[in-house]
Amino acid sequence: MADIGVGLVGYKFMGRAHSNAYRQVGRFFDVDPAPRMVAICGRNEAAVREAAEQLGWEGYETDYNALIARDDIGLVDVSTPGDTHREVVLAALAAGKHVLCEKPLANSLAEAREMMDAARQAGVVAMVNFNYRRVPAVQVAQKLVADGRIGEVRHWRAVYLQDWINDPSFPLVWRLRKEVAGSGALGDIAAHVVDLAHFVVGPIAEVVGTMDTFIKQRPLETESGGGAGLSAAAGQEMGEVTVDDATTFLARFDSGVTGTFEATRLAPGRRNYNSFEVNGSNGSIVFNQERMNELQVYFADDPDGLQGFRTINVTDASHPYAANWWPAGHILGYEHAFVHAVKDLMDGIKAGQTPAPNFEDGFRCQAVLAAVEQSAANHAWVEVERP
Ligand code: SOE
Repeated sequence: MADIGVGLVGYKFMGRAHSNAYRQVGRFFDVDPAPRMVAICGRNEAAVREAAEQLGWEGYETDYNALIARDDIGLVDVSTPGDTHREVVLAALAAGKHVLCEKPLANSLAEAREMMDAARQAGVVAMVNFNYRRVPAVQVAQKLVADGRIGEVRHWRAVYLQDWINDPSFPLVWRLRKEVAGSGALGDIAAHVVDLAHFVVGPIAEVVGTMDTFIKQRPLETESGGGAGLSAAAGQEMGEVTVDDATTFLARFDSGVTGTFEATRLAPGRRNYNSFEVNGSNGSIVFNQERMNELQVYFADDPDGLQGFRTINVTDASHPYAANWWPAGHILGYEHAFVHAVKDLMDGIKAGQTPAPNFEDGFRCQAVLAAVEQSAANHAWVEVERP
């Protein structure tokens, strides 16, 4: 079996999730090439050296240019905040490396278009990691819709609700600063349900939306928290929050389907409530990431007297990816979708074909985000730019 050297830029939340995926994929799936964890990269040498040891990397780099220049690296994984996606991805593509870039693709539509065009020119595999596409229950939902099992699709309804910044004393971490994150709930979590909408229903044509910031000042962080990067120590000095806490928007799809979206990080009790419902002429489907091994389905052609939403336990061997893990009912977690993404990425590299979502899909998502921002500023419907 061949292998491919991987260089991972970023060692915090996404760096840990991606490291786990590279470590696990060959133990549960047949992959050829298999990823070889050559080096992880970060500017803080003490921190990235520790991460290399803890996460299972052969070595580390403190400069992404040095990582990209290595002959033993054929795949560059960009798992940093959005303000560095463009520069690292363009450098990796120019060096002829395959690329996996975390969502959202970029911090602006102009950057996303530049990256999409560069990927088209580079002739390598260039994939965006929207991890929820690879939750087995989401794959089942997408296939039920594609197979016409719920008939003509009429409505898409999605919410992504979190509460990790509901406390006003939570510090001003990078996800709350526009110059780093690009936007707040819009790019961080609405991006996920926009991508899922594209995956399950199809392209979005136009949107009208709002963006709001409820907590406008927060204490500056004194040191960034470990782990998922969703915690940090706060100081006394205050700073301006420059991104949205929440966004809501309506959408019309190319197909005529109506869409409603809400994303906020100020919904107490909602830890990671990424949920969608799709209604068709013959039924409905509901997914909830907090119950990610289940899918709620309603079919209008069920026998009279027996109609109602029922729960599919999406852990049977016949379900996507499930046969490679545990027996039915033993369930998967958040990290498994990243392993599935790396499995499909390895297959894509073997075939010379980028698995969805590719950079065009990443651009499509970015175009919706940009349209929502424009709509929120102009209080008007905005057409979504095309690739
Ligand atoms: C924080 O909102 C966050 O970590 C997002 O950045 C991730 O994309 C999402 O999967 C979980 O929540």
